Amino acid sequence: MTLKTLMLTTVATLGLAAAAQAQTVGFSQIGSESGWRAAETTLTKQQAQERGIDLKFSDAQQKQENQIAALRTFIAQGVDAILIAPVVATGWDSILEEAKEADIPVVLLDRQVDSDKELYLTAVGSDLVHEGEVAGKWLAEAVGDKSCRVVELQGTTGSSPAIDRKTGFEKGIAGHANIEIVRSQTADFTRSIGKEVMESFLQAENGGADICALYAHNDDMAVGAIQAIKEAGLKPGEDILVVSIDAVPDIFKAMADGEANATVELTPNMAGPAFDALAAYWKDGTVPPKFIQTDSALYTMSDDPAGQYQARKGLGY
Ligand code: GZL
Repeated sequence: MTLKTLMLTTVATLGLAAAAQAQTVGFSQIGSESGWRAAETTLTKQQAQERGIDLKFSDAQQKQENQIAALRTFIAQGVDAILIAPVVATGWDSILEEAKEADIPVVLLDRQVDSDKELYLTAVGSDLVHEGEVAGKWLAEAVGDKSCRVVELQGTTGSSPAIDRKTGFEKGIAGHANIEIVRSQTADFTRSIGKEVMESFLQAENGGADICALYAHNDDMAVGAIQAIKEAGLKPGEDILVVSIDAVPDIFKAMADGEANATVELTPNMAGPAFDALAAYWKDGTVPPKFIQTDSALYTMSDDPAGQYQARKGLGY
């Protein structure tokens, strides 16, 4: 065998070996209901590419049945792991048991499920109750002893963020009898429904004159509501305080314009810690903790919102 043939054979063998190492991961994403969700998708694809992971992406269009079907397909394809952002918290036991029987590790991203923790490898996400509590405590601080009637835009019904962020906010305002949630309704984490529901709140609350603050479970619903408040002739951020969660670029733009007051950050990079945990698990069976928690920092109008907007726009949102 000539040297050239030997070298070509070696390169080909190493190439095949490298390809054999490339892991295949199925990712069942909820959809694209918010700017934050779009960023999570972008960053997950980037992280997979950087790590040489073959990512099979499925957009469930907000439907649990589509996520379950996607997971069944991934299992049939024999992927090396599954990522899923579960649209709601219940109804996953059976499909997770199928993945476990196929010995395919499942990692939850950004939302939790009510299933037995032994049915998934780990969950990467924030402390959703804490996020709501941070928002509630900020409002309590902002209004002092002033009477404050609050309207609340909830996330997707039955999702862990909608359940836990409501619980957390109520913890945050507990002990402040001057603050009362007077209306609360889901707007499904979207801008358009956030605007619609806020319009109904304004109409029901004396044109908005009786509303002191809006608490939205995500920034996108807050941005939609801000539009409704302005169209009602009121000043968001002044006549009606606005506090929400995610820290997407557009909420900082609203803050810079004086139209929003506070947001609690949620990193869209859940895939980084997820792929790190999977790499260790694939390498030598290292079992990660059941919950890998991401941070929840509070940002207000005094935290250079214009600078935050510039720093974040284009990061996949
Ligand atoms: C929270 C995440 C939520 C975001 C929304 O962990 O699931 O879903 O806050 C997104 O923007 O729709």
